[in-house]
Amino acid sequence: MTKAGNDPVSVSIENGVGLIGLDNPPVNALGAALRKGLSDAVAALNNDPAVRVIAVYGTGRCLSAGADIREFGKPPQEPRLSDVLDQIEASAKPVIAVVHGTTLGGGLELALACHARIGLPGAQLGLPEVTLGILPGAGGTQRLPRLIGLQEAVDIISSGCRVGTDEAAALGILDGTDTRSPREAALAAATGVARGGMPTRRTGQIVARIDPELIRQAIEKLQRKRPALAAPIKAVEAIAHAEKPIAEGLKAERALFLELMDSPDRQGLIHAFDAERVARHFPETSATPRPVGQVGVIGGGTMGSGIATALLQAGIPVILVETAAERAEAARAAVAGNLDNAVRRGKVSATARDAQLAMLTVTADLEGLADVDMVIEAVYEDMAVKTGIFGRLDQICKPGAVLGTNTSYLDVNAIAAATSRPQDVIGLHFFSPAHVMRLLEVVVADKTAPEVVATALALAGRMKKVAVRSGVCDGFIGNRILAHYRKAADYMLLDGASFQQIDRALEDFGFAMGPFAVGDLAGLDIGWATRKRKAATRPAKERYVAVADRICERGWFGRKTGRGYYLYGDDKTREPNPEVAAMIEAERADKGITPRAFSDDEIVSRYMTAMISEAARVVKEGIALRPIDVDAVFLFGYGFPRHLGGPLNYADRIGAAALIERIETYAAEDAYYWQVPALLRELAHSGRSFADLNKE
Ligand code: TC6
Repeated sequence: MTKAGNDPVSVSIENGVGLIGLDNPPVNALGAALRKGLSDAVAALNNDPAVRVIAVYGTGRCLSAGADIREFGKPPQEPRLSDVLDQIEASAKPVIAVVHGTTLGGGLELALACHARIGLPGAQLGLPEVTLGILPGAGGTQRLPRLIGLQEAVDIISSGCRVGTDEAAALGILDGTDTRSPREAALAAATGVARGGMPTRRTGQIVARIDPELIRQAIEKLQRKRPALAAPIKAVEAIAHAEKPIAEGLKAERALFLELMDSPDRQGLIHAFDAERVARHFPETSATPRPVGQVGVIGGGTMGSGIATALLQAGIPVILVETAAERAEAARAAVAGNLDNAVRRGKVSATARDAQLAMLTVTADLEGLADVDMVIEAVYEDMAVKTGIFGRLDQICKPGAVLGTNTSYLDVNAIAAATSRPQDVIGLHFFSPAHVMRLLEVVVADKTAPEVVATALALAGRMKKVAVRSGVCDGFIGNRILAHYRKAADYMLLDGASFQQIDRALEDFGFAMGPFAVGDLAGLDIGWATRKRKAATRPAKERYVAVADRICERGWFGRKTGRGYYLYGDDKTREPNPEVAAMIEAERADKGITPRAFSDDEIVSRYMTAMISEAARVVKEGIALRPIDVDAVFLFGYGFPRHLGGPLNYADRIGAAALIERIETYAAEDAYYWQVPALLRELAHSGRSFADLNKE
């Protein structure tokens, strides 16, 4: 075997087979050195008379997870991946690929350019480029439809979805499967080819049939999406060229790929991708996490049963504590229902579900948590109730157990102070439904020990959550910012915009749902309880909009009661609730407000400026470590449009100076609410951006 030091490619020859092992940990990303090594290896093995067939596999966990994302945004380096793949397809000696682990993007395009593909169990194949604002530009749009047909290629490429080994084999992406190690499978397949037992072909020579009507319909469907992003549309346009000779098709693909390179969507999507990975770099990362075997969850409501579900799905045994035996059984039923849904959606097998449910114990006795390694309390948001529980946990739990609270607003320092071990107490703020939403705010209190933070981070990793570190403040990163910008929506409502217009304008901007529809979905009673809690401390200068209180006083809490801002039918359609319009008019009359018209642009501008303002304060106060942490919170917990990359990434597009100008304009009507955050002034003054702060 030849491989020097950090060489990302190893080459060996065995029984006439030239074996190329991609060796660029952790995921064999196709960086410049690997591309060059691969190209050189293919050339050398072609020239070696001892070699009859070549096979490529990955050392480590996968064939390749695709292009090296660290090269994104930098000047391209030779050799280009597409040139290396064209060289492989043109190779005089057949090249076989072994597909294993997560083989994505350029990694799958490499396999498609080979002359046959063998899959290993558990492989995940996909072309996720459109989710990064680009298209599979190394032949993916030309070779996949040739291999598997037009409709299937359009579906896979325009969605960026992944398919497993069996599906890939059924579709025709894979020519066979093997259960041996990647290297053994490579050797076996190549030997099979050398003996004439396994056919090979050049993908580029297969003729694809393109149905223009199917292409037209696919593009129309993508254009109807809100937001309608350019990348999936251009990817389908590229596929339409797949009936041409491969060289022409690749040229067309390249031209469309280049059109996407400078798009703001691409920048935002790559920032969103980075946010997920950067956020988990906490200062406490170097501390040693405590081992977590079994976790106790207190409270079996929506939140508690969701958290228990998420833990079980991560293979972690759970003891769930409720206040009475029948409530504990109801919680078990809720968890079972969540796990059943996952089976229904094809996420897990019924056998796996049964094994997960078998790891759940429910009890009405808090003493049952004596031996757990971690507790996550998820009871009603009431400080007295929570401190009472933590006082008891202090008595019950073994030394070293991590004591987590899922509070979404309350002071974690105060909760920690109810115990004699504040170093073990931490906030673990999950988002509902906890087994679906990816965000986990890890709230680090004044006395939380670094290894407790590291334990939370490790748990988040096992649960595949996006962990973001937050300091202690009312609402932490997300809910604190939400509480601020949500008011901007209410002010616009009172000043003349309708809730339907506000929701629609923000949905057109890219949010999955507008703020009033979200309120209805979450339950209007939740915000009502918070407003009542804060009523006594509300500053006199703050404008207050009471429409939501009036709605709640009627017993209308949104979807769960069939009525809120909207009326909900059985089919989940929404119609504006006409009685809400009357409530708004009454409040306007009461306060002497003459309604005025708002454009959709103004609605978006005010809403986003308010969000960015509070986000800037959260960063300045050190509640969030970096601007990108705020972006991660909003992308993974609040349905922020991914192509905009998060509120502070979006803020850089507007620029600090322009944001200050907006705030000063709005301040003319409400100088208390619209105040320029100090950080925005600093950025405007120094000419820096939030992106610059991320690098510091
Ligand atoms: C493409 O190929 C386009 C081609 C067109 C050519 C013209 N590059 O996520 P994890 C790092 S588009 C460099 O924690 P997992 C990652 O940063 C690209 N590094 O692990 C992390 O490092 P850290 C298409 C990468 O098991 C470490 O690996 N490809 C890359 O939860 C572990 O990652 C994609 O979009 C990369 N491509 O998930 C794939 N990928 O520990 C993106 C990962 O220092 N990657 N790293 O922070 C993924 O989806 C996942 O990482 C995964 C592994 C499924 C491969």
